[in-house]
Order: sequence, then structure tokens, then C-alpha cells
Amino acid sequence: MYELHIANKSYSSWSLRPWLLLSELDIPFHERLVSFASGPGLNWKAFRAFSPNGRVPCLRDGDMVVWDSLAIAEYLAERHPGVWPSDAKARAWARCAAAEMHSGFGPLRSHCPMICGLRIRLSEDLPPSLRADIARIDELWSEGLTRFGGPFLAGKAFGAVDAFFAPVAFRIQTYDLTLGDAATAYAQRLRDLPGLRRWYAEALLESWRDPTHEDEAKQVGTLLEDLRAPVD
Ligand SMILES: N[C@@H](CCC(=O)N[C@@H](CS)C(=O)NCC(=O)O)C(=O)O
Repeated sequence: MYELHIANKSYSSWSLRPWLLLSELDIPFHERLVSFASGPGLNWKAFRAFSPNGRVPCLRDGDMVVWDSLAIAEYLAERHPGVWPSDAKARAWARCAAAEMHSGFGPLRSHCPMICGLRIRLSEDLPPSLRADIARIDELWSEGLTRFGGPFLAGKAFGAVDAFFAPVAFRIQTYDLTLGDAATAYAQRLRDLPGLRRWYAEALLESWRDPTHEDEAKQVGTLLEDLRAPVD
């Protein structure tokens, strides 16, 4: 059976993507969660035990090791139906959108880190680059939902492109990001998926805190609520 190495569910947005894809497509796998560590170089040291680039996620399939979320999605696509849409145009669009997420949205990722259990009120004076990322998410999601008819980004079925944007659905909830009606409803649809509900519930139980991510989140606004289990 596949083994998927991931890190803390509160924080590890890259881990979430293949985890949700496997879960929603009902592909059996063993989850191997290794916590992030506090301290320079410690993650690399810990994750290097199973992942060539010292990062998560990393999939193991027998003696095959596949690292990086996008490569994992492609590896799974060669073995299982449903990872990408069967329609060629929808498939090309889904790959473009997932690739754009994979290589872009730096301001959104750094100013609004994924911390599932927090609720933060954003400051009024948001960096223009963050505003631009939010506007682009809105535009991209609305385009996919309109063009392929929903309820998922590239059509009727959930697939890799939706998994790639799942962490954004949590960020919308945490930072109360304002998007148009179609995009807002889509984010809720993602959060209602059984897999994403499970990830969220398990994230709230985690009691380890990453000081860097916690500081980043508090710099962008005011902490309203922390729904997580108390710190150890
Ligand atoms: N491009 C990689 C990014 C992987 C990545 O940066 N993962 C983070 C966790 S979400 C990590 O392992 N960080 C370890 C570190 O920063 O030391 C992917 O798509 O999988």
C-alpha cells in the first residue's frame, strides 16, 4: 500500500494536497505523520530519513519514492482514474491552474499561512501583492466553475486541481478573505468534503506550535479566536 509522509495538519499545506487527493479518490494509503521541528536545519534532518529533498509530502510505493506534491499527483494519475478530468480541455485547464498554484501565490502563502484553527481579522492596509493574489484566486476559480459547469473547478468531479486549492479554502476561513459568491461557495464546498473535514478535525487536536507561522499570521491582522487544543 502507498505510504504518504506528511507533517502537522495545522500547518502543512503541501502535505494536505496529495493527502486529500488520495482520501477523496478512495485510494488506500498509510499516513506517516512526522512533526515539524523548531530549530534551523532540524526539519531537513528529520525529513531526509524518508524524503530526498528533506521536505514533505513524499509518497512511497514499494521501492519507488516520489517527492513533491505535483509529481505525486502525476504519479497517481498514471495509476488511478479521476486525478485529472477525462475531457482534454478541462484537463489542460486543470493542469494549468494546479501548476499556477504550485509555482505561484507566494504573497498569499507567506502573509496568510495555513493555520487551520485560527480566526484572524485582517488589517485594512493589506500589501498590494496579497490583494492581487486574492483577486487572482477569485478570477481563476470563477473561470473554472463557469467554464466547466461546477460544482468542482474543472467540472463535475473532484480532482487534483481541487486538492491543490484546498489549503486556500482554509485560508479563506481563517482570514475571512473576501471573494465573489461563486468562489466563496466553492471554498465552503471544499471544506465540506469528508476528507477536508477529517483533516481539519485532526488539525485542531494538534498541540504543537510553529513560532514562525504563528508570528506570520499575527502580523497580517488581529487574532480573534484559537480553536486548537491547548499547547502541550
Ligand atoms: N514544492 C514542494 C513544497 C514542499 C514543502 O515546502 N513542504 C514544506 C512543508 S508544507 C516542508 O517540507 N518544509 C520543511 C522545511 O521548511 O524545512 C511540494 O509541492 O511538495
